[in-house]
Amino acid sequence: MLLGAAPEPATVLTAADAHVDGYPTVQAVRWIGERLYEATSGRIGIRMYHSGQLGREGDTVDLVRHDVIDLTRVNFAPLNNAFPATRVAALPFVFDSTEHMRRAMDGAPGREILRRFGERDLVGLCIYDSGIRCFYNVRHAIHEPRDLHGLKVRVPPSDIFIQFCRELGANPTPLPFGEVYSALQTHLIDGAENNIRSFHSTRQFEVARFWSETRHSYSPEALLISRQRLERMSAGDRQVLQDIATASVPYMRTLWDEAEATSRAAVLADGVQINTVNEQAFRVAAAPFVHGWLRDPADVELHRAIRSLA
Ligand code: GTR
Repeated sequence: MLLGAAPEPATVLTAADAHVDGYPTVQAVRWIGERLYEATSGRIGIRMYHSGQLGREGDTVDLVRHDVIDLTRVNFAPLNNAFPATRVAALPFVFDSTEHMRRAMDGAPGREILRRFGERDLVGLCIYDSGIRCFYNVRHAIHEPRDLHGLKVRVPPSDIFIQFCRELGANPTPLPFGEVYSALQTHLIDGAENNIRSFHSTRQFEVARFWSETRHSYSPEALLISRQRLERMSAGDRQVLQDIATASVPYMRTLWDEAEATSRAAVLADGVQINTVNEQAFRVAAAPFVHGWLRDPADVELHRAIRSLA
């Protein structure tokens, strides 16, 4: 049964998420499922497979493209290599604040990124927050880029993240999200970078006790659906789904803001050392790197559009 004792819908959309149950993205997609079930009088619902049950993020994108599953929620980072439109929003220091990122993803840049998923058999339904990524590690506090020198740092499978880490003097180790905790534990890596909610929900804070506020990337999340699946739905149902997905964005942001604050308090209470960094030094180190990524005219235009909303 999808919802307590309610009857099973005729159409069940399968959804994947790498995060644990209760994570804001998982909650938001469940919320979409509940609204969709109500709006279609119980004809359509969503079944959520959280915690990476359906595989790594990149693999779930292929499952959706080939119409094996219906929906997946993935971060822009693992999409960067295959979906160039996601790159600019994952670059370091492209957004000045959460408000800037939200304005840009709600506006023309976000719409353009969603539109371009259509080039590869996917439909981008909406873009969610993913907080602000920072470096953390098992060894020492990071204040300056040079403090990263020689550290083995896990990055998502994205050339942007791999090269940026290398630019800062660390040794980047691309690993799937689900493998980071044990890689820290077994000293395969010294650290990683992510938002504080993921640092907390994956329990990596138990092993990596230094969280340094580099605030280098807001790399957002995309909710993607298979184009073929959408085409099998009526125009009316497609519109209902899109409207509910759009409405889930502010809902998710409320959950996100709460989750971020809860996670920060929890890791602090557990004794994790949080420190500020010389952010200017990180920005200076990132500037030529960012410039080097802005070669394609479409990326240059997207970057200009994002910066114009700062
Ligand atoms: C998180 C993101 C996940 C995953 C992870 C990672 O912030 O929400 O989907 O991409 O980062 O670094 O692999």
